[in-house]
Amino acid sequence: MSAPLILITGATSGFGEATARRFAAEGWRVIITGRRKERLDALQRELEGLHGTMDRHDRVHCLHFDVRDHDAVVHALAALPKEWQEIDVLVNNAGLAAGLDPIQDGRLDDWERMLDTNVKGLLYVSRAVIPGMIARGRGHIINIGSTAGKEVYPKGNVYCASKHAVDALSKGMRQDLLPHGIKVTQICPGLAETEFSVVRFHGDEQKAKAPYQGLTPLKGEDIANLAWFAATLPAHVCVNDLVVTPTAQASSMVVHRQA
Ligand code: NDP
Ligand code: 8X3
Repeated sequence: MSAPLILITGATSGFGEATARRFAAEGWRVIITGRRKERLDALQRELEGLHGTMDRHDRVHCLHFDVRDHDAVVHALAALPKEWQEIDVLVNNAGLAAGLDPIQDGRLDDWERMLDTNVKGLLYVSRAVIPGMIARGRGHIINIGSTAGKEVYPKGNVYCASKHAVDALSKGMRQDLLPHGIKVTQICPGLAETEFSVVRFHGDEQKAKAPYQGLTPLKGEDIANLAWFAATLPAHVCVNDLVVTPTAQASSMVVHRQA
């Protein structure tokens, strides 16, 4: 029997990259996806090296697409070689925040990027993967939500709306996929230092540092550990929802910072 197979969207950075490393280190086969092909190629080389030379080319598969492009998503998944089609775990992780502005100043392009990626992209990938899981009568979908999907904070407006949608979709998926033996888990992180903040502030490194000042934020490995925990529980156990923050954070607005 071959090793279990996980597909992770947004594996070129942050949570997705750490999750790929974690599962590959545990002997799983991983499909890594994202837009930055050179990063996917480098990660593939690194992960293939983990287990020596035996079967190294059967360990990691790269799919290079933008989750907002429905045709690209459908084509990439339909074109998977047969041995890469039976996906056991799908991690819907690709996503972003763009901007932190009051609603009246929001940029249309930021809103569209967030809604198209965080909501529609998650739906496109899920819609392409779920039929195979149903046919096999098993599978696990892990959606990366956010504390921003549990509460709304000032200027978070559209990002929070997109993550509230992920919260609703996680519940809806769990209900609809229940008869098919498919687990659905949502992981909702708080402040985590990845490339997230640099993307949110359109590349402004100084502004991007501010949310993490005076506290120890979560890091990619913390979320990878939770995904590993959720994915390796017995068949009859499904973690529905994991909300996880740095110890110094009680909610989006209640954060204890050292001077
Ligand atoms: P990063 O910016 O480090 O990683 C984001 C990943 O998403 C990258 O691999 C990026 O790949 C991918 N991605 C973004 N847009 C697209 C797209 N259109 N098509 C395909 N892939 C895309 O951020 P994080 O690791 O922090 O974020 C991962 C998820 O976690 C997101 O959904 C985010 O909202 C969520 N989150 C983050 C928190 C944080 O504080 N960091 C807290 C709570 C949730 P590429 O650019 O190569 O396409
Ligand atoms: C990311 C966490 O607080 O920046 O989802 O919205 S926050």
